[in-house]
Amino acid sequence: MVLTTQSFEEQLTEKLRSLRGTGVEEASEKDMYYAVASIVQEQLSASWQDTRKHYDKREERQMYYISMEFLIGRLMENNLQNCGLLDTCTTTLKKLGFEPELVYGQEHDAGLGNGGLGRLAACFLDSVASLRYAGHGSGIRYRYGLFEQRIIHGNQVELPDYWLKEEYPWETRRADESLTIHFGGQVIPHKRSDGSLEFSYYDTDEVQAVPYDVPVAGYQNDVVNTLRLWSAELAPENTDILADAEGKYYHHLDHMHSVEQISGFLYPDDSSYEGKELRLKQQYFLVSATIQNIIRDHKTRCTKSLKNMHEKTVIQINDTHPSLAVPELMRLLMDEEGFSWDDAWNITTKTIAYTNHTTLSEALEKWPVSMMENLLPRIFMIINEINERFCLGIYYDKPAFRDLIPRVAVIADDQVHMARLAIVGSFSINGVAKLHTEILKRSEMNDFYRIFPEKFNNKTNGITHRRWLLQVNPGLSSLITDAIGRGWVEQPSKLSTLVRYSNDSPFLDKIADVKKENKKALADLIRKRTGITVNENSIFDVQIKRLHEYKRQLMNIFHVIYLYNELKDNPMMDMTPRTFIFAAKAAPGYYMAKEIIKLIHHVASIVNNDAAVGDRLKVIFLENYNVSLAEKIIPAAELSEQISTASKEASGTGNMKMMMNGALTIGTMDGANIEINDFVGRDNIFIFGLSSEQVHDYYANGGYNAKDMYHADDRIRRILDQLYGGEFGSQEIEFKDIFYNIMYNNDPYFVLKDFDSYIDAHELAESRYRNHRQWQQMSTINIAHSGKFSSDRTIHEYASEIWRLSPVPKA
Ligand code: 26W
Repeated sequence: MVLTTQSFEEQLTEKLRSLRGTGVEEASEKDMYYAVASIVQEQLSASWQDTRKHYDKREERQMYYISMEFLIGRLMENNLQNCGLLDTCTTTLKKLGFEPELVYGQEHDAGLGNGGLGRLAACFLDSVASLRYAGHGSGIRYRYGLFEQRIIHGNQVELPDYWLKEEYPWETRRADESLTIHFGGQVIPHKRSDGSLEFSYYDTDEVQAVPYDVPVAGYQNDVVNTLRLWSAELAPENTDILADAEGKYYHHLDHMHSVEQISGFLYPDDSSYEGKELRLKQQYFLVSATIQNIIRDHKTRCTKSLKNMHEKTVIQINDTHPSLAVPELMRLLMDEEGFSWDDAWNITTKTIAYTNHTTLSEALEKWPVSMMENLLPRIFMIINEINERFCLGIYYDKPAFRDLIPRVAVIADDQVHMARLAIVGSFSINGVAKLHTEILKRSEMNDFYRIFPEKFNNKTNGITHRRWLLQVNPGLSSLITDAIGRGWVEQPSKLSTLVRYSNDSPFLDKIADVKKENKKALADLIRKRTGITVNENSIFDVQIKRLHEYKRQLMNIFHVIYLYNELKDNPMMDMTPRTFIFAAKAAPGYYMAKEIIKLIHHVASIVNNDAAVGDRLKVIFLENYNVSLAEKIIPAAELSEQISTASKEASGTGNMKMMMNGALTIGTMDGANIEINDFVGRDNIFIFGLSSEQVHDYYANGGYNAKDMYHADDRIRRILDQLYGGEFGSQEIEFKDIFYNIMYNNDPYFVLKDFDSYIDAHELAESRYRNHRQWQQMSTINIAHSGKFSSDRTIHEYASEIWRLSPVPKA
């Protein structure tokens, strides 16, 4: 149903009255927000129901994307846009005297993810629905999302993110579809009359998984899929006894508390693994609820029998976090549905596919056998058997690989290796960029690649251009549409026709004007949040991502220090002014990352307050990086810092977002940077540093000595001496640990080794920037090739090569 501006306004008035008890004149922005959300949710509801019915009627094959993280950010503008109401709503709000941005800004970000992996899941859901695929997300409804970051005297302080403080208008609780999850207890085997074994469970702790559904609307296509988020609650039967004697009462309150903890908070660790029992509980909770739900769905949508489950269902697991899906599906098929091991294994390994997102060894999940055994006794038995059968299978059927067994066993040195479980139990294993997949095949997972070469494939990541271009950068979007028509919105590959405009002066001028506007808006935000006025004609040089040593924010701030030193030595130096913009959260327990945040702040306070520098150099750290902040920074970015130690960044997705908004990349040959380079060509990107092979070679054979760099390069020595001497700290605050890590840990991320070529790349970038026309040309070429990095392309590949899904025809 299309709403006219007039009927939209009428509905708004009615919603304000009925929901908020207020009229337009007295309404606050919050009132307006809820009124608009309610209209949108109603619009979506009808299509939501129709979509479900349509899938049921066609017995459609469904994809379920299981992920511990969905970093969705705000949904208001996204949902308005996808139901074709964004312009109507924006116009109406303005007419009624409201600032639309402030109204939409009332929504608290749903920060149910750490970074790349969680945001990727959110982009994927958008593309799946927009391309008319029958696919859904399944995750956890954490009561607290990723912590809020405050910076106090340069130190990161974490505050809880209670995002559900006010009603979340997009979710619907479906208590009637709750499921029971069992933890702990005893497993007792019984012999059936045919001699086979049956297992029953005793004394388990029961937890209710209550689903909350969030609609996932496709772009103006009437498809509404579902993101189902599970909340842990005490089963209602178990809460009745609360009324007992006082002692028991408190006991039960404690119990309730510990049950609710399961969906209490998101673990704030990115790329590092800790064997915490509560996290294992979360993983099993998510997996068991999802698989039970899938089985129930199958029975209502298709047949009572699960024999053909793998024809009607495919499950994609987002990293190893949900890899208990393998034993859980086995358990349900055998213990609840009566399948034999072989039949259950056949179905399971034809249903589950696994995506790997990192090769960092510190991120590999391994659970202690004792923990798994106590918490999930039946699941552990099944993993044991999977392991035994897998190892025996190699021993007898693939004797050539016998010597690999100790390295591929799912259970080894008293630990369950989750990546190995995921590989053995799934039919597809994919990396997230070409280089990443090659590294998996050639080194990290080479043993498995030799055993199962056919399972491995690449799916280079992508981002939804509907949010990351159309929605966040309306100026650039209409400029593109004016030039090449609207086709790119449905088919982002059409952006490539923009290449024709890379010599069109009026177009290039407009590209420059749009960037200028966006920079102005960001400068305003910076002024509001930090009190610092930046030079709007400076180069906006942006590094926004989780803080991690391999991402080398340290190298970036070293470069700032280098420029500062140059300016101090030569105050008349001719340089293009620069504004360095950082935003990053550090994992709360990651000491070195927090030191780097502190260093950035201390360098900033010196550089920003040095009158001799003026507005030629500014360092801005924007606190509490999240999706909404990214949406404001990215359209204004000119230089995109993608400077990881080669081989360490699986793909990166911020690189794609900034490219799509016309920023040029300064980066290493790592992750998807390599593919960006392939498309735009060497002349339209600033590449520097060691290759992944060189990095690999140094790790394997040595030959790099950080101290040599210190002695050989005056610029480097000066910076390190300044650090050691406390020049960027005060008496108490020094950065000696950063110094030691580089000098005595031999600079594990090759910051010094790549520094010289990094400076060169920056100098080249600066000289290109001075030639405005050339810069705008390069920028246009980047935008033109960014269509390849739309998650629509990625999802088409997943759908045809892994999921075997076709777009569902309209009803
Ligand atoms: C168990 C602790 C833990 C938590 C998160 C281990 C590993 C992770 C993730 C795999 C980290 C992550 O987000 N990886 C990023 O995934 C993105 C999407 O594929 C890639 O673009 C990034 O390069 C990769 O770092």
